[in-house]
Amino acid sequence: MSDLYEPKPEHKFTFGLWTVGSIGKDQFGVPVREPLSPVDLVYLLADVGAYGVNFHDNDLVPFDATPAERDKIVSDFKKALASTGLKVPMATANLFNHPIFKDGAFTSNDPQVRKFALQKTMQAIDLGVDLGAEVFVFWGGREGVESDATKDPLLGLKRFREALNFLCEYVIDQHYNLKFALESKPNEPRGDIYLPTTGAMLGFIPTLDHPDMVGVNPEFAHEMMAGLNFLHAVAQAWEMGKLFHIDLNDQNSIRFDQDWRFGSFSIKQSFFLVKFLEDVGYTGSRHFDAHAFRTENYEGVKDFARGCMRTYLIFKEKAARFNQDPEIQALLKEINADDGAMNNFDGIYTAEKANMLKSYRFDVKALSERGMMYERLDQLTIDLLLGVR
Ligand code: GCO
Ligand code: MN
Ligand code: MN
Repeated sequence: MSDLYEPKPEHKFTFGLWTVGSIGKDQFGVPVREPLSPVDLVYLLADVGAYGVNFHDNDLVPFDATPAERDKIVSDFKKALASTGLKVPMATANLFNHPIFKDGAFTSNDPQVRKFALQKTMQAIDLGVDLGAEVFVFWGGREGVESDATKDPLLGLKRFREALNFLCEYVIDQHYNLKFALESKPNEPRGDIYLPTTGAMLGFIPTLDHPDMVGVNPEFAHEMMAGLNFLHAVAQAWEMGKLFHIDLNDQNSIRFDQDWRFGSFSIKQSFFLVKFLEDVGYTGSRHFDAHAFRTENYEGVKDFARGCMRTYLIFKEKAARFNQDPEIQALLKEINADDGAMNNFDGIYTAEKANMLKSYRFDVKALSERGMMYERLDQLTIDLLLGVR
């Protein structure tokens, strides 16, 4: 039984260098953990059983590293990957930390900053592809404003679009096998960030020159910060063929970005998310974009990382049980029962169907009085999740 909860490569569990490598700094406090090198972090992730490691350019190569330093760091990192077997499925660029990005990167009001961001991103793409990445994430943490007096939102969208169009052409020109995944967040660190939800990103993608190369990287906590249902955002992305990556973590409702261990707070929502990913056959990375509590040392960081994967696998097993549970399935069948009486109205529109439907007499009273049994179904779900079923 317990083996069911052991992470294996086929589960595609990945972590960012910045996640297990977080030193526990926050707005009010200094770091609580000594930094570990990227190589140490690869070994830590291998130790807990992860499949892969993702990074921002500067998690691996410091912003001001010389070319020689860069080469040494990359070569040491590659050795660690080779000896542990860890993969690099995703890479990204840090376009938010350095003061040059204080007004954003692609949407900065300064044309030089915008071009610097493109230069830095092309270099980050080269680095990611060199290490095997096939997905490149764009999280525009500073692409926004504190005050709309400072930036025209139409210009913000236009600049962001132009940058992505340029970078798609760059990828095509280099013959890279790389897709882009856009990650939204409503706020933090900016007062408001452009394209604040996954739905907004999905609406923006068709306006690009190469929409086929661009999908989304929805993050659990970010949709929660906007008070939204994460599963619904993921389902829409999936239906559109745009779920290129996913950031799993947790969050207590509408607050700052808490980045908690996956499944540690929102048990029911996380369960239905895992059930969805497993039911539809999502094959991408299950990436944990989360941080250990600031109270932890590196043993605690390992507990955190193991916990993310373990909880995912517990939910996966519970999802299989949900799908096989006779009482739950019978209820679902009954709830969705269809006696075929409406079949004549199905399918494409015809004037005849419309006329027939307009004159059909529904038993409104009976339909209104029908109990849906959702309380029973939901309680069965709770029983299952709480382990008494
Ligand atoms: C955040 C974001 C980031 C991004 C990361 C990769 O709120 O800090 O979620 O962790 O996911 O920068 O693009
Ligand atoms: Mn986040
Ligand atoms: Mn994220």
